Amino acid sequence: MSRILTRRSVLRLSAAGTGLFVAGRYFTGTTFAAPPPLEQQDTYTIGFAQTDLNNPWRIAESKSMQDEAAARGYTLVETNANEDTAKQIADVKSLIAQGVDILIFPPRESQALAPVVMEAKAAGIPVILIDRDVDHSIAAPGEDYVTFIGSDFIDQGRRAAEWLAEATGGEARIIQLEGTTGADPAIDRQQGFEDYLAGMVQGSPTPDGPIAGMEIIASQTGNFTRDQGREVMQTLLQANPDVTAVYAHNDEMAIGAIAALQEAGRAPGEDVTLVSIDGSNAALDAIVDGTLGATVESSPFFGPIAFATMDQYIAGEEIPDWVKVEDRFFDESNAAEFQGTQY
Ligand code: GYE
Repeated sequence: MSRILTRRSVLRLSAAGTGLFVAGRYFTGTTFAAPPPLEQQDTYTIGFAQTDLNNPWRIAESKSMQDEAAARGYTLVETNANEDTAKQIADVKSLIAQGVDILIFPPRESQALAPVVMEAKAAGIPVILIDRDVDHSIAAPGEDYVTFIGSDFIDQGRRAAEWLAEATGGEARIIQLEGTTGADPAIDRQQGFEDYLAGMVQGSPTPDGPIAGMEIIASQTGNFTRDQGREVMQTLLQANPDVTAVYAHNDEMAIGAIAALQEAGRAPGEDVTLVSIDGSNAALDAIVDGTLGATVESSPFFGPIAFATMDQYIAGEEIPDWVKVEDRFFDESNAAEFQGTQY
């Protein structure tokens, strides 16, 4: 059969009970232009391969998935890769071997995890990616996996840059603390920020052009963690005492950087302006204290939207390749109002 099956026709065939898809695991070796279908069942077993549980964001995300699974009476099989990409690959392989009905997970690194998304497809298990995406040149949404549910990380970087330009009057010597190397949000948050400084937004020139007075004087990964954010900031601060701003790819690293600055006798919020991403309770507290300037929201509460998207997929509805999560923005104008409401 040379005709390429669309997802709809696969679902229709499946629903018609042709017998072809009954076990749902017969596809190995065959390339379909759609992710494997998921049939209507009384309950589901969901494989959830978490990257780590070492910060409030990850803990909130796992809890959101657990709560939603429990509310529906579904079984959530969880793994924890403990910040180790090789472990997450092994975890996903093991969930595939266990024959879960569907995989819903955040790929720690966008290229490294793409092959196991293809393995899941070959095994007849649909995949929904949440919070981080894979490299589309290796695995494509709508074809190899159902969809990516998450934020526009490039735009988050743009928003952080725009706020910082405003707050510093376009004059800043910036240290950038990058997220995990190879992680989709780290790549895109860097790009969105750097593009804005270079006078570009989503491929088009900004009205004001490049911002000559804003320069990234050092940029290094802090691996999205508070401890490494602090350690990297200590080192970079020694080599770059003339720093006047910090852009951290997440709140945890910004909180670490604030500690490093204070230890070095600097006054974060006064002589160094900080901006980050996530919108955690600790970040809102820091904004109210005056040490952090602003944070772009990046929500960890994926449970309800992930399971609702799974419902739509089971029902055979068309799912966009990207289910975009809209993010708020927190600064001194509204942080107090939201204190304690996050995670
Ligand atoms: O910003 C960060 C976490 O993948 C969007 O990962 C997520 C990021 C989030 O460790 O705090």
